[in-house]
Amino acid sequence: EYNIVRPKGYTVSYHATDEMEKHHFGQTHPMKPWRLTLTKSLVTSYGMPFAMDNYNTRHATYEELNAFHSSDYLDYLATAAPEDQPRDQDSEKEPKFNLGGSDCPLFHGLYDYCSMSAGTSLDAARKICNKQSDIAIAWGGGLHHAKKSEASGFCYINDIVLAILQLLRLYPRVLYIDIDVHHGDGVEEAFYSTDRVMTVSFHKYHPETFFPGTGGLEDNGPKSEHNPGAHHAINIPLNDGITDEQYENLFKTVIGSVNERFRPSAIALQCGADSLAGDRLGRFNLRVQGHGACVRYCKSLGVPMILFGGGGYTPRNVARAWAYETSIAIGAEASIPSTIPEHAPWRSHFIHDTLFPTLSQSLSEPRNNRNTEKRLREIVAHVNEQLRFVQH
Ligand code: V1S
Ligand code: CA
Ligand code: ZN
Repeated sequence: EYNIVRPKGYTVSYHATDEMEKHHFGQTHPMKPWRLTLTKSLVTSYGMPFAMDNYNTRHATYEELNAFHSSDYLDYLATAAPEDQPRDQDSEKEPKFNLGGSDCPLFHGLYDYCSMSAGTSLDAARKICNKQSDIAIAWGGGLHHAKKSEASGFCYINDIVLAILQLLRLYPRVLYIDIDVHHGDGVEEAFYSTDRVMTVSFHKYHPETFFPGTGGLEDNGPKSEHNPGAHHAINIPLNDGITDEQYENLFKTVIGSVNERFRPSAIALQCGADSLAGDRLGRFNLRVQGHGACVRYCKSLGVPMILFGGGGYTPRNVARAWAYETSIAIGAEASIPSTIPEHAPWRSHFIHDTLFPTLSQSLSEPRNNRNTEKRLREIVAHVNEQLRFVQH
């Protein structure tokens, strides 16, 4: 009805499962898996599934998770029960592998949830490797903080690392880009010592007060020039309140230069939606359009790409951004009306009936922009200096 048609000349695949969305981290926890249900229902109410190949995700196997994570960690993750949660009363119980604290609680079905998230991203990577998709979408993935043997920041299994490992079997160089408001530390660390993956994270940076506290401008990989990973980690540390205009300029400038020097053969883009204005944990002033502009720019580079989810703690805005970005992937942005369809389930959840709320609709108090043009120029200059060492 909205004239959504299959894109000509390329294929987009959408990887999801209703099963993942049923899990709960706990009443007060900001991570709400049902934001994926909201996203899927918005995508569907616009008729976008007609333009994509839609896959119901399977669980990733233990062996697949073991490609990055240690057996010790996976064994504990598979067997730990919510009852094992260390409580204040019995302080003898230290959290093992950082599991069971308030950030990474043990909940019923945790292992299923993790293996499904990894399953969506692995399926996406395989479709890219088989050349059956040009853009593969895995909104249930994007859990960028998980380490080899440790959970961190709501992330237990690093599905992005697993997907990139798949891409590396076929593609010589993979560019990882992360627009979540938090630093993509787990992915950066996993590929710190290789020149086959360049990681670029844009994030709010404040070592003492903002999670995870890493990702300073000067952190560009191993300091030794003999290490192939030197200069292959790029960090864009930002302050509160950055606007669409500044972010989009910065993104295009940085990623444009990175693309020229690194010449990626595939792109992995983490689209964490906590960088949007009005996010419960985020601090930026991005609108859905500004966030989506990053996806559009990456698509224009013309290499195969995976879109991952990630953070995003105001579910109605997460759904808006990821539905809009799905429309960009299939080239239907101009065909979908900005008013949320009358028949969309959960329509009342959106409060304002538009895909593109204004800043004042998203925030009761506007957040001051603490990013000066001078500082942004310094950041660009530093990135270009790093890139002089990179030539593929
Ligand atoms: N910011 C933040 C924040 N909020 C919480 C939290 C709040 C309520 C709960 F019931 C449970 C947790 N934790 C944090 C951060 C972790 C942010 C993770 C972001 C993940 C991602 O979007 O990048 C990708 C999916 N944790 C902390 O700040 C650590 C603490 C230092 C302070 C908060 N307490 C609860 C834990 C320790
Ligand atoms: Ca980031
Ligand atoms: Zn985040």
